[in-house]
Amino acid sequence: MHGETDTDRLARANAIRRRTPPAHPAGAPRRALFRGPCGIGQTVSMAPRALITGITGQDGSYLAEFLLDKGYEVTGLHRRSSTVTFERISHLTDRLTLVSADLLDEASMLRVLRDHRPNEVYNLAAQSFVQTSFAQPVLTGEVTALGVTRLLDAILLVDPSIRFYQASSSEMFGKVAEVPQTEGTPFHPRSPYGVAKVYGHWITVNYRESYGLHASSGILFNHESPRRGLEFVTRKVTHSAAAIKRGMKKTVALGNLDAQRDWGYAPDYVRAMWLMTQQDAPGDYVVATGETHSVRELCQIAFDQVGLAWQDHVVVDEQFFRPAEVDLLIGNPARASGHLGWKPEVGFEELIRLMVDADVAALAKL
Ligand code: NAP
Ligand code: G4F
Repeated sequence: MHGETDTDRLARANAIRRRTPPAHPAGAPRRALFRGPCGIGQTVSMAPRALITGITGQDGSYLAEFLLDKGYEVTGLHRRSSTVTFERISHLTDRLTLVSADLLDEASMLRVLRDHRPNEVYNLAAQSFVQTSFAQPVLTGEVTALGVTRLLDAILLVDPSIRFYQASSSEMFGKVAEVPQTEGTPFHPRSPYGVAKVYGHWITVNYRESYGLHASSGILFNHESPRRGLEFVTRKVTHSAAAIKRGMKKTVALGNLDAQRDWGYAPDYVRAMWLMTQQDAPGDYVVATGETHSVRELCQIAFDQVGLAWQDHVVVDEQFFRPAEVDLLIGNPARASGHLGWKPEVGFEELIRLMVDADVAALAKL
């Protein structure tokens, strides 16, 4: 509000919080929520409402499916672009409400929250590609770091009873201080993206501690699927293996083959996001498989799936090396398993083989 100081704003947010009954009192059935004032002749919706930022991305598309299947009304925030970016959600668009807004523009988020009054907000939007963050560090910081504050501030102003999920990342562990990594492992990010995610993580914790928001941070390790962007190494390799098998190209150029990641299956991971927002108390959770594999192993399995030897088709190109690398990630999901009852259902080899099969099938349709 015009002329409002930080202290005024905190007082106002706290006053709002005191006035607003929690949307999800502990133990109450989450579906007993009303869309708005209801009188005779007005429509009443018993469905909980979720807002997903980044709905056009890999995770956004799976989370939208998951929440729709649970009976949620889902609003997806997408940013304006000159070409359509709805490929991953085209099968869902008649079940979703899509609204245009941008993490760079706080007023746009205020409007969306005010107009759609979600009970839960999942912040998945980010400049999420590590390599690009070295070339565009400021943009990455604006979206991936400060974007989180803009959204949290908007929530504080519109409805502090909203439950919030922040998409934090194992990239925050960077040059790892211990193996495996847990919620207590110190952060040492190795990219502007990692630095931005550390900011997003701590501002989420800070708003939880300062204003009592139900704000949780999921420290998710790498998770993949046939909907993964083609620039990430798993999809780059699975798509290339399929294309090489079809004779569309002969080689794929990669960077560091020794890098090791804890790779899981994206649909398993969106389930963990939802479980976090259903807890009585907010918290931070590592979500991982507890296994690590190298880029070299990834290549071996992907090319094996199409009956080829990876050594005949993979070349190393320095342009794909990073100025600073994260050599090894392996998470310990014990807390997610114990508190949330979460466990992954798809293992690494099955994941890579299903991604190759999906790419083979997609290319066969061209
Ligand atoms: P993704 O496929 O790259 O999707 C990112 C989404 O953010 C897209 O919908 C993108 O929209 C949107 N976006 C980018 N800039 C925006 C802006 N300024 N305003 C509004 N929306 C914007 O990423 P993902 O793999 O689904 O990951 C989801 C989240 O989890 C990200 O925050 C990522 O950093 C984090 N994360 C991912 C992993 C993983 O392994 N996948 C692991 C840990 C954490 P466009 O479609 O218009 O580009
Ligand atoms: O697939 P990547 O690009 O994923 P990266 O950097 O681990 O980041 C992903 O996971 C994070 C969670 O830890 C997310 F927060 C983030 O948003 C994103 O989803 O690279 C994986 C590894 C790296 O060590 C990279 O150096 O693969 C190595 N690599 C080797 N050759 C390559 C390539 N990566 C890419 N993208 N392309 C290559 O040609």
